[in-house]
Amino acid sequence: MTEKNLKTQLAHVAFDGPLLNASGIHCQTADELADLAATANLGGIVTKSATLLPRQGNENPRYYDLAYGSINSMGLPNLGYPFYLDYVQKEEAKPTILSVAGLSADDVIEVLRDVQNSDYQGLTELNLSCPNVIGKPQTAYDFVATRKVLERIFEFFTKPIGVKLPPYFDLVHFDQIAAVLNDFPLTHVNTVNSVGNGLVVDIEKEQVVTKAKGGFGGLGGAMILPTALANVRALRQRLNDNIAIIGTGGVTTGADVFAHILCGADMVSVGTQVIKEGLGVYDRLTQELQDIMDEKGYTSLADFRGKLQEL
Ligand code: RRO
Repeated sequence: MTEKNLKTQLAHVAFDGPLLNASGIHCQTADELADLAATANLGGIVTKSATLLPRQGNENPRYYDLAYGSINSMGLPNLGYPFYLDYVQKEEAKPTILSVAGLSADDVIEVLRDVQNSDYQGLTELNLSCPNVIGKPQTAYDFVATRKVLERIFEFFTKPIGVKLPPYFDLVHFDQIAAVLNDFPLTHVNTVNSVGNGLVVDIEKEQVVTKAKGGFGGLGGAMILPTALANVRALRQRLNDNIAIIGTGGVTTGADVFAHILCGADMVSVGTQVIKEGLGVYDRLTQELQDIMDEKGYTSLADFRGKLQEL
């Protein structure tokens, strides 16, 4: 096998490989984050989306495994942003992405002011798409609210920051969100968050499978791969070149990683499959990706990134 260069970059930050954990996956506690730091073939570490105050999250059961993916209704459980801001400043093994979320725009601004005033020089990602906080909509489905919060952020925030988006399902919506995002100096867009407010039915029990919100929850895993790829592709076609893309959603094989990159992803994150398979998944995905590159004679990700062909 020829030597492969899997290096990639988001803004000024270089990563040894393209794979990340999806935010929320094995990244909430100090022990989990230490596991990620020790995981081979994981290019960088994304923290659980952090809020102003610590949160317990929604009632159990709040995650349910399916043959074709998963449904979750976690409800943003996290230790509060000071814990994660402290962690990313100490982490030395791999580059970090500090994920932050807010229950209001004011909360987001307060958290980001502290990030701005800290010594952290790494990447931040604003989660505009949590589907599971009771009574709160997904901000990025509201294009006016999204523009307003970004305007407020870039009045003072000068560090590298990207956004995590929900999936869109109409080409007009891709045009509309890209028009908003292109007006700001974002480092990256992470697409997609889980497909919000799905419903899984256990017909034996004649019941839903998660507790909060009457069983409505975010869908992830294999079933959302085509939606994720469509979002990576459609946004790559519309966003400014200097906004990188993290492709998230539906990755179970190296072929899926390859497909995300072919659609334009600079990095690819893995969620549900980590829960199904454990952190060894990153070794398998990397090997499978390298095998595909080998067959095709590719030696770097740039050889095929964004080069999906139309018929
Ligand atoms: O914690 C969650 O319920 C959660 C979040 Br913040 C998110 O962004 N996406 C998701 O599927 N679950």
